[in-house]
Amino acid sequence: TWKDAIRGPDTDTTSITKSVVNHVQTSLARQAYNLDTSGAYQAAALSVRDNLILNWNDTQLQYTRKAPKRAYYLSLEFLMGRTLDNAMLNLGLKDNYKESVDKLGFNMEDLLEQERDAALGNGGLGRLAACYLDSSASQELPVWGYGLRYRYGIFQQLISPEGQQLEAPDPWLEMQNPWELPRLDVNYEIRFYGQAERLNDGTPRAHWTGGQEVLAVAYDVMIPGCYTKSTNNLRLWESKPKRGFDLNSFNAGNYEGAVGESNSAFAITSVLYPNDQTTFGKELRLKQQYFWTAASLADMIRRFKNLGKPITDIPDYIAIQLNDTHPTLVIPELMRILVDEEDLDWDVAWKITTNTVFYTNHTVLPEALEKWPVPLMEHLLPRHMQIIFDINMYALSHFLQTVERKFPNDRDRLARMSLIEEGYPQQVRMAHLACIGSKKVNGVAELHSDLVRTTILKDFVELEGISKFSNVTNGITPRRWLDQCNPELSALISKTLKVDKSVWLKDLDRLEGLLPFTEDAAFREEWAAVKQHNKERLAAHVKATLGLDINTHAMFDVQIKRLHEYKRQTLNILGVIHRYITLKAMSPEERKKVNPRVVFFAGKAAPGYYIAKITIRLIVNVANIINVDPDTKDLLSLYFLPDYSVSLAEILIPTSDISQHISTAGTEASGTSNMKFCLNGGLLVGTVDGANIEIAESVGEENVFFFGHLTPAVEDLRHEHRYHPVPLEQKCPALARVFEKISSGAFGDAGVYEPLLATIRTGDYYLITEDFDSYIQALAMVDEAYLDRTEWVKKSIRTTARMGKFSSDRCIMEYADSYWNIEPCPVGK
Ligand code: DL6
Repeated sequence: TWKDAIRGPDTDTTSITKSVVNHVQTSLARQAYNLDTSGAYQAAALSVRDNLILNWNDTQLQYTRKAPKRAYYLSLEFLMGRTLDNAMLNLGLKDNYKESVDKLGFNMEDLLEQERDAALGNGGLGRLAACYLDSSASQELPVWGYGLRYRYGIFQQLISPEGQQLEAPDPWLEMQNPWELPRLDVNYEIRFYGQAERLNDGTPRAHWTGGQEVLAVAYDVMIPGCYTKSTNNLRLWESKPKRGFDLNSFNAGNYEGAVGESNSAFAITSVLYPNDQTTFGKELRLKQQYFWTAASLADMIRRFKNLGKPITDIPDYIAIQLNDTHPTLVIPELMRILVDEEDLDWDVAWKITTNTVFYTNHTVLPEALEKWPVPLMEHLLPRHMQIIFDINMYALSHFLQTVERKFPNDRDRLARMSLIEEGYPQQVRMAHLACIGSKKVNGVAELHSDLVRTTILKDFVELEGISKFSNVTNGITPRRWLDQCNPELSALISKTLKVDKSVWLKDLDRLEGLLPFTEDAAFREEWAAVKQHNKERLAAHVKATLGLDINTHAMFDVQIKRLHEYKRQTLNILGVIHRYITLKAMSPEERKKVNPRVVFFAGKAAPGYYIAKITIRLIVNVANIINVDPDTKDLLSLYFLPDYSVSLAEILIPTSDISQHISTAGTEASGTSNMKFCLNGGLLVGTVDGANIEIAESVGEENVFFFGHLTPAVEDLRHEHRYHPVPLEQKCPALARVFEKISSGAFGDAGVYEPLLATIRTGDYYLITEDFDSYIQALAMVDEAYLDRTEWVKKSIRTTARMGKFSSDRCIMEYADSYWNIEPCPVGK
């Protein structure tokens, strides 16, 4: 069975207890009799890690022996969350460890709480990368991740009593991190600045010399597959100075100068940039990008060269997936290696590159499309800037000649397509570079991929043909996002389907087997009881961490994601105020008919994102008022849970009756928390955007609450707002009343919120006024539907049952088959 295959010989409870105690005494150098919970966590983690290491070794050996084509997933963010629970579950050893830990006088739940999240990401993009690693290993595919080992992950969010977001560093490595293996022997020298001199010998070669050299050192994180021995690798790079410090300056008494350069080397991987969906234009960020892509590529090429194959075979052995444009420098870097170091012809090098690299786009928001000033690039990466100009000349001119033939005298088109945007300064358009340097390009949901093809990369589609541009709708791993976060539901599903979870967790379409049970009253009761327990689990957590009491007999309504105007948390909080006003105006008799609702928000705002921060402030201050209003507090309450993280999501998601995914149509590329909620039987309230559309297609539109304008209307509406504004009172009287309430000072100093309200009154780029009425109607339909609890539970079951498509296993197989052309390489076969 899979159990025998993946477990070592010493995985019975007695051996596990021995191994944990052994780690207490040796690895931690502590005594078992006075161990605290944190020590117990460390020892259990080290013991679980032993299992991972054995499987990891076997897997890597198999890859070396079989030499399959491998895929490398390059992501500047991996939002892994905690590891212990996931590793035990994937190994099928959780029950054994629980028993051992019990024997040692500890509680597994307490141990799990000791682990700090590995929060090396901002949001959806980084979490997607983590899900894809889980699925790659679970599907036994030879895939490695490459990223950066930030010493500080995403900041910790504190909320002041007035609702201000405060940021504190996240020193997640402060405690020992049992999940990484330092590989000090795996290191590469990475150059910055210096001079690039073309050889001018009739070849496109150049010499890049001088400047600063820093060291990239590897740290490996083991990624266990689910119920398989396959354990893949996530290699994270840390920056270090090449030499300790400058001894001459030190001897001359210039102590600061002596360590200046080494500090600048350490700085590269110090902090994750906390911005989401915006570009930075900062030298350090560009340094991070090059440092990481250069180290990763050097590592891949070294591994490839060990195979002894001709360099032109690279595309047969390596596929490189760019997670957004952040790793695009891999394209000029590969060209540099092939042309300058391997002495290949430009065209041969270009062919290799464009057959090796694949690009996923994750946004069409203009502010998120990366551009780098040419002078900065010239200064930091002089050789790469030359290569980018050359690509523009050779590759594009080749293209552009075709364009010229196809669209004669269309100068605008040439300017639109160039890798260089004219202006002061000129800028490199990374999405264009990623596009022309890749074999295939994809978006992350059907609608989004259509938008990529018809807006930002339209000209490239017209030139290169539609077949290069396709779609892979995102997915989520059901291991973390059902089995781990909702163990009771997982157990109920296995019991009902009479199928072991080792089967359905890897074949999620099996959930359809739940459909006939919608008619089974006893099953529905169990289904509802699981939801209820999950609400109580969250309430206990909130009580323990924030000291607040939550009404667990209310409908739970959740919106958790990064704070962003396009995600429209504003619409939600304005809706809550509208509900509050409505409740206040009701008679006590009328109120008796109202079903209580608890609204949860969680999410971080980028530290410099003023409007997003005001939104948090408004949410917190509305909560401060309505949660104590004796007229309404039993019917409506509101919580902003601070410091949103993967771990918090794991407790929140299984509680939802509804969750909100309410972006302006055409702005949310996919969304993935929508999938997590639906998989856990929460119904979706949303706009016709991103993956909401495909979720509705799968679960049935009658089981979702859609509202709002559609994508094709958005541009015209924006135009109307800009050129023919209509006063709010006329356009949307219900919203005008909400604004009046805020401006009356009902939620504290009205002046504080004015900049936020002004963005809606004037311009309303995200179309709050256009969608408000239909949003309120959708929520009314939710209330109505919730009255019939039997039907509601049926909807919930149907939703879960039809979410099979959204397993990240499906996505990763699509990438493997249609993009990377790689095959499973199981251990021992
Ligand atoms: O594809 C993962 C995730 C999507 O689910 C979200 O809809 C999308 O907003 C997000 N995109 C980004 C873009 N970031 N940059 N740069 O995070 O990707």
